[in-house]
Amino acid sequence: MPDVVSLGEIMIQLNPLQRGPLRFVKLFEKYVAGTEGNFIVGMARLGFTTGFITRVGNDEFGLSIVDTLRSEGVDVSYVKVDDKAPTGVYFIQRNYPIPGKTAVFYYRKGSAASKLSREDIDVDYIGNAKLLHLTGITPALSESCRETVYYVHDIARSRGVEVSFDTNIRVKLWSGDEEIRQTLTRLLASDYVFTSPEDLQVLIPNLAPIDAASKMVERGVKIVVFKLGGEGALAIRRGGKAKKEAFKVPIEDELGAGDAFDAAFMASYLKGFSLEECLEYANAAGALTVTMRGDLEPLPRWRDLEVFIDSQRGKKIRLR
Ligand code: KDG
Repeated sequence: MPDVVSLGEIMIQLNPLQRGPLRFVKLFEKYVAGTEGNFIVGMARLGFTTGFITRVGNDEFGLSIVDTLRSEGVDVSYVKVDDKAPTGVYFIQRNYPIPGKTAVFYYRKGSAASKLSREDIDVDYIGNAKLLHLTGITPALSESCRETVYYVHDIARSRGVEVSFDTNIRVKLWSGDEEIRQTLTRLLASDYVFTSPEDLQVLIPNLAPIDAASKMVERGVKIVVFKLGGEGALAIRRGGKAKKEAFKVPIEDELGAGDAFDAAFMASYLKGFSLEECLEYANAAGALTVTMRGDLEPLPRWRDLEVFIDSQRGKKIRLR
């Protein structure tokens, strides 16, 4: 059984070759992507045994998702192929109307993954893992997805499986802040929480994000990690914190960077690295991801992370 397990929706991403408004775009590249799937492939590339739980449509896109996971060595025993619902799709728009930022347009309502339910869960598959990774995206997809996320969270907590949770608020998936708070607050009771000051402000509006994080740590969260985009990242745990500056790289497509960050952080942490080292590797993985289109393709192996960090520190590296 895999050590690291996650659950959620993996979609087909249509990523334009041009920057700017989609109405003028002629050519798109096709990628496989989705937040929890990005994380799990990130962990697989960093040497962990991984498994993913989802549903895909019985269509060409669904096949492409299963093939991709399999080719990365992710266990797909719990990926179900659904004859009645299609694989979800989303389009991205790069660099417009905010330069350097990526906008998303979803076509995922009623998708196969949105039909995920408790019946798709094998209690022992979760219970025998070392880490379960969840995000705030899947609970937004449908009532049954929400229940399923709560269910696996409860299984992990009761079986002593550590849980990492990324708040990952995508406002397009919610009706408003109240719904986000009502749904996601209970998932903050996890071992590792990845978030941003903006997300935490939505979830805990009566406290400054840094105070909210300290409270979470007092209440049992082992580490709260703030992802600060171009400013790097800050990790807070009982009795200490660490901050690391971001690496400066040219931005092609920022999507997927947060998931690459989470995977490199957790992989480093599970390998016993210091908080500073975890942040350094995580920042490096995030930076590498924004330099390319596609969410999975840029996910690094350890060697890539080492070379990237060395080069950023000014070390001369011969690539040929
Ligand atoms: O983190 C990147 C994801 O947001 C992107 O791949 C799409 O999973 C996605 C989503 O639901 O927005």
